[in-house]
Amino acid sequence: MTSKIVDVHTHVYPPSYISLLRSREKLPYIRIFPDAPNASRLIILPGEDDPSKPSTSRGRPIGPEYWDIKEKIYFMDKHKIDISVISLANPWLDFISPEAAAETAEKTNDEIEELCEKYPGRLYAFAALPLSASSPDIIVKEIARLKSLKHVRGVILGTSGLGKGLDDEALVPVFEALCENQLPIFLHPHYGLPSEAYGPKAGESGHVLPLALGFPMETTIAVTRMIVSGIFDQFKDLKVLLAHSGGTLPFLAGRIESCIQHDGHLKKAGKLEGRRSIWEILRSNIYLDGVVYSEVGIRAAIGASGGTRVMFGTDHPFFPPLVGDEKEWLSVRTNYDAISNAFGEAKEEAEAVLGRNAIQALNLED
Ligand code: 5CU
Repeated sequence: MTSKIVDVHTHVYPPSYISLLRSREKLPYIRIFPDAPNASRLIILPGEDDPSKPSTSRGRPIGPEYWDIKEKIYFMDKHKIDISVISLANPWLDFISPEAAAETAEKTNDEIEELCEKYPGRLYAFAALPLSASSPDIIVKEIARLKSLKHVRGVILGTSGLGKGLDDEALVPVFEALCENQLPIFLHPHYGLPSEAYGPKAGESGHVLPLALGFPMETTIAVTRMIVSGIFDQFKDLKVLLAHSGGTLPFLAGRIESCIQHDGHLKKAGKLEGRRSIWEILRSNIYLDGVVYSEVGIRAAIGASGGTRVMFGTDHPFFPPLVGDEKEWLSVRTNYDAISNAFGEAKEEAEAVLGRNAIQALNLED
């Protein structure tokens, strides 16, 4: 089998979603500020629309690489990526009104499917769910409908669930439907940590604290809540691909497991019996992307979940080079180097992480 490179962490805002962001006045939105009239800016993260900041430090510049699928293919070709599993970027459909949720999800997912159809064999997708809908039945209905979209291989989900996180009992029918339809979750952060965690000088370090620390901690907390609440014992077939190599999960897994084993409250409640350990869950329910930018991180991911459960990603179109027109994106090169340095001469194992694992887990070559 020729070895292919697959990017499982690569985003798009389809044109209708971009129009929606342009039509909005509050987060999330796209805006041209009067003091920087030549560039649109994408304002999505909590707190990044602070009017006391100059417009050029609010959000990030946005161009066709965020919505034009030709730009995705250009990026893939430039970085030798054969297949991309595209997903709507954050904050997905979390902010849509309950009344509009079902229709917006259908429209967005159909549009993403059409983008995939334009490039046979090169694009697959994680669909978005109408999580703000008035009832989980609406979400379950969209999950069932996804079967009709040939390129959909899972769903992308933030950490908020229906508003109370992913350990909410109200999500049971959603997890059931995902298992039934064999659709893995791509779990991705957006909300970060409360702004106080970054301190009063946070503004002086741009996006570094929320992206480098807030995002990974958010993912770690979300998946740990799922583990502690027994979701993976209830849904043994539930598969979750964690963004950014699981945040800090590979490093903290031992500590989390030990805290569970020593918790008197869990013991008294009978919750320590019959549970699977975090290590079993990491090796049967969890996949980790390789968007971790270091050999140390890749080794930790493989140590935690095993060499067949880690998958290359880029986070395109985020983290573009700061100086224009670089031949290759530094963020992508760093992730490629992390994999090749982690594996050294073990080419087969490196190839698995670069593509084979995703092809097999997400059934990309049928
Ligand atoms: O740069 C950023 O803010 C982001 C983001 O919002 N989402 C993402 O996936 N990567 C980077």
